[in-house]
Amino acid sequence: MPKLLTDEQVDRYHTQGAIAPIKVIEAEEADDFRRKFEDLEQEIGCEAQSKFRIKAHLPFPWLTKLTRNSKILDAIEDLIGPDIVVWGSSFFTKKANDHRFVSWHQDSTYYGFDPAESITAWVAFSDSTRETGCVRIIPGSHEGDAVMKHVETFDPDNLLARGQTIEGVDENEVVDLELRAGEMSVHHNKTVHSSMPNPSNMPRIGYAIHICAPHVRQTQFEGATGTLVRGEDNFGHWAPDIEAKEHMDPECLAALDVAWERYRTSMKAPYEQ
Ligand SMILES: O=C(O)CCC(=O)C(=O)O
Repeated sequence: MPKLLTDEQVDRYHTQGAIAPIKVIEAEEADDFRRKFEDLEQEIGCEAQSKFRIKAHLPFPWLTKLTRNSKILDAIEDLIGPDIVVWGSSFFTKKANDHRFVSWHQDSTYYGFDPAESITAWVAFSDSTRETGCVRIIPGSHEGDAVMKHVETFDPDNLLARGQTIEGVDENEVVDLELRAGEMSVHHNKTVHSSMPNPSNMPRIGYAIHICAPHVRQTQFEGATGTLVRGEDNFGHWAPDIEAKEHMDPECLAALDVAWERYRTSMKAPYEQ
């Protein structure tokens, strides 16, 4: 018996490579996350998504707590089993009237995981709809290769670090993962996905938690870190991340820089190496 999802949702994840929507936090709590996020951007004077990369939760107790949210973890447990490692997280945000987009890509091509089995829990802090540029997927694309050819455009309007793009995607089958604030979608790291600009007057604020089971290991560099948030780790591939004791914890900020540098410099698709 699944803990949170229905049998139909579990089947859908396995056949389509994604599910949405899944309600994980109440609307008022989502508003609170949105306020904290907006306060943070006010405080740092720039976009959080360009400053806190790959392990965005590390310096913030409130975000670290969200990575342990029991509803999120129940849904993930229904899909990958009881042993769960949070190895990263990223903001994906578009302002109101924002022409930036995310090109068609596959997360697994760049992760370097063996096996290529990571899952993203994408939590909406504001409504993420067709109008605001929600995530969209090609259903069933996770059944293909873990490494698909991406062209690296480094387009400044692309929210991806390298502007990595799968060309020639057939968009006939696209499914939009529409969410209200407080809901999440999940996608498999092989699922081909993207998102369009946000021409609306509302910001679209998303927070993606990167998760795997402990038997999955990082092959592109030594010293990968991740936190066991549920169950047991019988493999030892992930040294625990340090936890924030305070807002903008300096030790965590330093660890975040080290982690991003490792990912940034090793983030090459295997066909380029
Ligand atoms: O939020 C978006 O528009 C894209 C998200 C994404 O690429 C991801 O979560 O892997």
